[in-house]
Formats: sequence, C-alpha cells, structure tokens
Amino acid sequence: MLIDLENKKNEPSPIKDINHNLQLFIMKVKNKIILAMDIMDLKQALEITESVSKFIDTIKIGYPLTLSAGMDCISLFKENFSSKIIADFKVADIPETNKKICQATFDAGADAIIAHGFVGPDSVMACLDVARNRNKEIFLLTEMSHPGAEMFLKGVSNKIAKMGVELGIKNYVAPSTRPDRLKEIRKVVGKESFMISPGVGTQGGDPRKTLKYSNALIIGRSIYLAENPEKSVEKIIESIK
Ligand code: NUP
Repeated sequence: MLIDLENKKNEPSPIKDINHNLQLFIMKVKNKIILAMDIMDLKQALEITESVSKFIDTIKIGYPLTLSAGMDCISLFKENFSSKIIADFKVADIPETNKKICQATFDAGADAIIAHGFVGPDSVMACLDVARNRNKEIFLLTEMSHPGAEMFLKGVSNKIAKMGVELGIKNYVAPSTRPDRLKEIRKVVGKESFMISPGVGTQGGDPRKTLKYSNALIIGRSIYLAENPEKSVEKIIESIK
C-alpha cells in the first residue's frame, strides 16, 4: 500500500494539541539589534561580524549563508561570537517535514528558528513541539516586509498572529516597513510578547518608529554593506537612544 493510513492517525490535530500554557523563553537582544548575516562568502561574513561583535549578541543566519557555507556555520558563529543564533528558515511545510527541519536546525546549534504562520496551526505546532522539547524558541512570521507581501500576507497576518497567541507563542516577526501593521500586530500579540522586525534601513523601515512597537530590529545590508559596518551600527544605536 502506498499510503500509510495507520500513520495518518498519529498526525497532530490542529485543535486538540494546542497548548495554551506553553511558555517559551523570551530573548534578550543587546542594543536591540539583530544582525542579519546574509553575506554568502564565509570568510567575509566572519570578518564583518567580528568588526561589529562588541555591539551584537544575536545573529540571524538564513539560507544565503547556510546554503553556501553549510549548516556548520551556525555553531561557528555561535561559538566565535558568543551569540544567540536565530535560524531564518521560514519553515513552511507539512507538520512532519517542519518537525524534521526544526530538529536538524536545533541539532546544528541554533537557539531559535523562524517559522511561517500561513501554513496553519498543525504545522506551527510541529515546530513548537520540537522547540519546547529542547528548550529552544520559535519566532512566528506574521507579515513580511517586502512590497509583495501586501498581495496575500497582509490580509491574513492579524489572523496568523492570533493563531500564534492561541498556540502560546511568545515570539513574533513583523515588518518594520509598515508601522501601521506593526501597531496592529502588537495589539493582537499583546505587550508581553517579543516582536522582532526586519526591513530596517535598506528596505525603508525606520529604527525609531519600529521600536515604538517592536522589541528589536533585524538589520542586514545597512550594516554589512556599509563602508564601515562598525560605524554604521554605532550610528543606529545612537539613533535609537
Ligand atoms: O519579512 C521579512 N523580511 C525580511 O527582510 C522576513 C525576514 N526574515 N526578512 C529577512 O530579514 C531577510 O531575509 C533578510 O535576512 C533580513 C533583512 O535584511 P536587510 O533588508 O536588512 O538586508
């Protein structure tokens, strides 16, 4: 038989497996800046991170770096810079595959993983279960920061955030490029939740306005493409004081 019906019974039900009491840790982010390290050359990525490392204790690593340098770069950055690592894999698959992606990512040393919410509660729960079992965190991606997100995601992101709250999720990603949406999403997730925002700088988001609603900024190109990344970080820190 090609389809294993027995196994299907064991797939988590989106409703009954919701754990309202789930408490995941809330991250502390030095200077409220998460470095998005998307440089694809490992040596250069390490050099630039080193140059700003005194200001940064949380690094977001995603597909650009892991696909070019390998998953080992997660522990390499974690150890070299004594940093927390958020793996930006925007996990968006069926529950079983989400579970495997999270297992492999946490095995590689990541402290947190970003998962898409639009796939629904069972898929998100699969990530949450793996994270909970290992004392790791998941960040639920509600609405993306790029213009194209207006077409589909913007219309459902409040619902995604609400689902996250019902699942007991404490960490969220929401776009710095749309402060009005940040305000709305903050209302849905409540003031106790931890919200981080990409889209600052190069994509047009303003650090100060973003921090009215978000707890930390995710910043990539405005730092790593700057002529002097260290100065660039210092400037951003100054601007949000
Ligand atoms: O909605 C999102 N927008 C976004 O830019 C969700 C993300 N995870 N990101 C990521 O944040 C993006 O993939 C990149 O790693 C970082 C923003 O980088 P930059 O625009 O500051 O260079």
